[in-house]
Amino acid sequence: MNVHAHALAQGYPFDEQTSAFAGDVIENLAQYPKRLSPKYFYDATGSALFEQITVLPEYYPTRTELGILRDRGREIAADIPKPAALVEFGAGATTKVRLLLQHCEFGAYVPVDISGEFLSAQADGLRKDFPDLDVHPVAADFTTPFALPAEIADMPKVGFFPGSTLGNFEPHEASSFLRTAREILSDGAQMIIGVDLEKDERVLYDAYNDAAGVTARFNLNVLVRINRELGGNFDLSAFTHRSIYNRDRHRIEMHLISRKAQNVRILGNNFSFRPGESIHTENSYKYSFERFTALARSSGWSVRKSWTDPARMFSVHALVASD
Ligand code: AVI
Repeated sequence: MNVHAHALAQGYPFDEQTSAFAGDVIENLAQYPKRLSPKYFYDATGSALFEQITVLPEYYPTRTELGILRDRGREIAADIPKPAALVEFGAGATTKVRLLLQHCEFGAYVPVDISGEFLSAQADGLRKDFPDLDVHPVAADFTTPFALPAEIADMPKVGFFPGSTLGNFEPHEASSFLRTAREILSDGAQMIIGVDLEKDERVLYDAYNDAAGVTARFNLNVLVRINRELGGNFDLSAFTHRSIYNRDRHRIEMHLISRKAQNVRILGNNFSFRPGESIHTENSYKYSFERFTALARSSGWSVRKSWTDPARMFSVHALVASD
């Protein structure tokens, strides 16, 4: 029986998104090593926990990137043609985009996100504070090609991808995202992108193993979500959060470790765990300037200028589409 039929038989009538979630979970937990995609962290609870992570003392990326945008915003804006259309890939809190909008006169702002509801709330807030700005939200998966609104057809385009979300993509996915963005934004485009940098391993370790345990709750929440949305029976107390830095692959890895031998049932499927066995839930790649420049270059962009904070923790780059 497929997952959808099984869900119906158990009284879980799935919509399209939940069916896709179920299919991914069942396929990925059947593999060895077991894994889950980080895109499933972000239900309402996961998104709220992520907002809490961004203000933790150990989690430096958000405040460091905000500092760069605040301190260097004028310089970042200087080489942007006016009026351009600013296209944000993935729409989170508006704090970062507001810093760009304050420093640079954009003709239009196009936030792109899969969640249409979230987008319209965000758009309303910005329209109020920037009454001269045309806001055209697009509800789409920004990792695959989508059409830009006709209203910005004649304006130069500037992409915006802050937060080092690029780091959560595998290197081949990061390259394909940059290529897709280049195609969508078209010739002559620019892109402002935030990228987390390689650094002291202790700093990285602490950022993903915070003392207050918020990252642990964020990681474990994906199991809560499977229990709630797919009728799984994960015992949360039988899994431990662990983040490690994989030096060879330049990435933080997040895992959920089984504390004992156990079986978990999800939609009629049985998954057995050995003591100490991991579910690999996220990678967060850290780049050097050289490796990021090479990635951009091989993906249709060249780095025009880069900015960093005094401690060289985080970087913001202005890319231009190469011919
Ligand atoms: C969203 N992303 C850039 C975060 C990161 O740092 O990789 C997600 C995160 N995972 C644990 N803490 C934060």
